[in-house]
Amino acid sequence: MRHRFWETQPVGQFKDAGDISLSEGPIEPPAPLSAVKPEPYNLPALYEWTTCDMDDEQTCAEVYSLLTNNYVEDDENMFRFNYSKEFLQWALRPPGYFKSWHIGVRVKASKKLVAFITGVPARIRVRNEVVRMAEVNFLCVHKKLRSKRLAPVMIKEVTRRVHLENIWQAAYTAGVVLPTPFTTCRYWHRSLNPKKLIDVGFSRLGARMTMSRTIRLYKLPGSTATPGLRKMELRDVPAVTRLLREYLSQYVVVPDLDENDVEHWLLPLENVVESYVVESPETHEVTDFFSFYSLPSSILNNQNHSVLKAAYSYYNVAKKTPLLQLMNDALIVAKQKDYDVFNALDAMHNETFLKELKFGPGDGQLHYYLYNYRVRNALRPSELGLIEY
Ligand code: NHW
Ligand code: MG
Repeated sequence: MRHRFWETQPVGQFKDAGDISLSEGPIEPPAPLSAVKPEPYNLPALYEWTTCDMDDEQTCAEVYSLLTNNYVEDDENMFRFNYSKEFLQWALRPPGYFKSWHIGVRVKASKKLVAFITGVPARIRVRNEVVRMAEVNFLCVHKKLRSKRLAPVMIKEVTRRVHLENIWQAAYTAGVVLPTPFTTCRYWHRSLNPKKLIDVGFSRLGARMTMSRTIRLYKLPGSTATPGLRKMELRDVPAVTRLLREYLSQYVVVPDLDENDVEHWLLPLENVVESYVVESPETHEVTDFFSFYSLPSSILNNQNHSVLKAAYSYYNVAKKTPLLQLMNDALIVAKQKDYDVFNALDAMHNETFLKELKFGPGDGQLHYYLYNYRVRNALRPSELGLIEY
């Protein structure tokens, strides 16, 4: 398949797969800042660029509504991601974020917001190298403006603004295959509310299963099993950072997180991110933690239900508590908070609990990409320690 745009970009090209003469690392060297184009790329005449101030309630509401109506759907168009405004503000304002990387396109005449793309800064470690990157996400073009080659202009514009901050690499994920994924993960789903999931067409009743047997199969204990399990608090940030850094050190591609990052990404935020630590009842040491983020989907075309509440496994570290027990407690907490389904990728050591805890494989794949950085051999999902949303 030809990729008229991607063939022109510094990314791994399909034709180079398996070429052992190409070394790992940047594909192009950084340019002097004076060589970065100072003015924005041209848009078709009816449209104009806008920088979206996510602190501003009205702008945030416009972004929310663009994404709620036009962002990612499943293959059968039954569900569409419904990131909340609070989630978007959390995702787009991490430590050191640049407002200029929150890019919109408006119709000049009406000022209606019709397209969006974002970057946030991150330090990503690839094997032994820690690289400053942009994490690019929320690329969205209004349904009525699709297939007009607007996406390549948006990608070039975010690239230009990232270059202006002297950053030359990026990380992103997508459900579509582009040149060239450095790893591909699969989503697994654990039913928490099987009746609703079946009613809305998210899952099907298994062969020779009745609804009541299915409900019994997925039933969870009313309370968690691990002594000392509690919600993460601000005072846990140093211990969680230490646990997480040590745990992630075994993987090939991971975020390089300091205490500021952990405070932002993991401290509980109602309906956005939930984190629980295990504090040893004897030593009061934090020995383990789990976390998940909240990403509901709109249910399209169903009489009885309009929102699917989904929890997504984020970062989990089981140092003392068995991972299986820790993750079963995560399921119990999610069920108590009324989530319908708990999703997890087969990244990190997740394979070791997925089947056992009754997750089933989904049909969704998530491909991981780096911009201007070649990874020599594609990774197995179990070598990946980077979770995006
Ligand atoms: S993935 C979610 C992407 N969004 C959606 O799926 C929402 C629903 N779809 C849409 O809004 C997470 C449109 O279909 C979009 C494409 C806007 C997706 N990534 O305008 P045209 C992210 O946000 C290529 C990258 O005609 P369209 C990650 C496509 O292959 N490229 O299409 C974002 C083709 O190029 P090719 C994608 O349907 C990462 C060209 O776009 C893509 O009207 C971005 C067609 O453009 C995707 N998901 O709009 C890259 N989908 O070469 C960041 C399509 O094949 C790179 N395309 O001809 C790093 C930048 C920073 C570097 C800093 C150093
Ligand atoms: Mg287009």
